[in-house]
Amino acid sequence: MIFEKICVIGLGYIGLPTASTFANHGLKVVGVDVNQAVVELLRNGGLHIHEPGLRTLVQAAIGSGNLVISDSPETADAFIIAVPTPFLADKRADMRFVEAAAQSITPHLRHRNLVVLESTSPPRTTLDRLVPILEGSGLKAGLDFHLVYSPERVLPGQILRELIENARVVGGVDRSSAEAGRDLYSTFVRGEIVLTDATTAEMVKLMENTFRDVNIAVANEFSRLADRFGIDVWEAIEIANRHPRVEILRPGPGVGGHCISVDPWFLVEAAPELTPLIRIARQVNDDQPLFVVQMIERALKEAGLPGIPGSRIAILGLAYKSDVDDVRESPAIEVGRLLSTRGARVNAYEPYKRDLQVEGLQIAATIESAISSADLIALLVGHKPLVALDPVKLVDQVRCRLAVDAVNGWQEKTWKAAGFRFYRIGATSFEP
Ligand code: SAJ
Repeated sequence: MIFEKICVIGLGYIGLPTASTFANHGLKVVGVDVNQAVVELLRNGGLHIHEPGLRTLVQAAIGSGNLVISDSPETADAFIIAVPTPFLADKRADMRFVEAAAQSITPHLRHRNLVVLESTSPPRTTLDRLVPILEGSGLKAGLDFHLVYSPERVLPGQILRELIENARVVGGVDRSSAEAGRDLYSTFVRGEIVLTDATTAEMVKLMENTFRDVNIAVANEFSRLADRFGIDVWEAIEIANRHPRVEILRPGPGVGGHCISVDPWFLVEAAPELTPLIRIARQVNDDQPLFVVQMIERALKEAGLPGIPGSRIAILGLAYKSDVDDVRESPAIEVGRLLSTRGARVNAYEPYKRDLQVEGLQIAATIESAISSADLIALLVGHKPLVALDPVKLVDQVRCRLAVDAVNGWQEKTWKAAGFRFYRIGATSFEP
């Protein structure tokens, strides 16, 4: 099938790179967002998200005339829905954006069009939620128009490369839909394009992120056990990973971001009685910020300080993972909040987002102001500039020489040589 014009609904972390990549490969693309501020910003050459290389890609797409930004869809050969699926307070998927996007397409749907859902969604969303909305057009899915689910699997920080190189799964409501989806993505995808049915494709996406979440949860539990038994979890993991069939992930302050900390809930919601392991793994990872707070408390007490209330704590890094500026569901922010509600004076520093505002946290513009007179410095994200900090240069600015490393980013020897008492997650035997 040949595609000349497509409409991409949702211009966020996935939709904008996807729309721009199609445009840069010669398709006419209408990029649609319901947020008028985003539409205006993009039309005026601005960018609302940070991703390496994205600015150049978007500018090239708009500059070529192939990408136009709009606040509503129009007739096209294909429609791609790439809107967020956050979760509600009770952890159920919030499908309102997906449903509104599908509604907005319906009046423009024509015979032989292709509709693609990319947003991560609970199993059977394409069949049970999308089909009824789109068939409101009077056309039948599979018979009159093609419909596929094709999840995005790119890693934030490497989106532009992975968009092109990763294998892509395309799940159709019927075979000819899947083939139409393959024809569309083969415009730029160099990885393998694997065809399946829509519900399998939905499950593939959820299984990938759930697998990672459960594996990080076990690493986090290992870090707690290591503290209990007085061993260094990092050494133990390194040795265990030499086994040909073992690959333990990294413990840390918890699991954040808008994907891995969210997607497993879609499976729990869909079948609670079948998912006790997935639910518990989520809870283990959600509890990990508290484990870090307990480490901080014990470190303060071992230094003869009263504990968290009244202490001055510098937390370094607020993003959900290393070297990105995205703070959604960030465990580092949760650590800061927990410390703050327990009465600490928290000074936070995020090198990639200095204008950030977080309730209850004092945000420092520089590393110096963050650590000035601190009782304890905690490394919560392994950002390159934070890992590279030289403790010798910091030592005179703090009130008490206490360092907690929640990500295994700092060299223990260097920090101890500079005069710090040093604590690392999963490698700390506290005094009884
Ligand atoms: N983390 C650990 N230990 C580890 C690995 C990660 O604590 O060993 C933490 C990170 O610090 C972060 C969280 O887990 O807080 C998630 O980070 P991540 O790098 O594992 O994944 P995301 O959320 O940035 O991207 C994931 C990817 N999924 C998989 O690797 C299976 C990506 O390919 C997906 O496209 C993306 O979710 C998505 O959009 O669903």
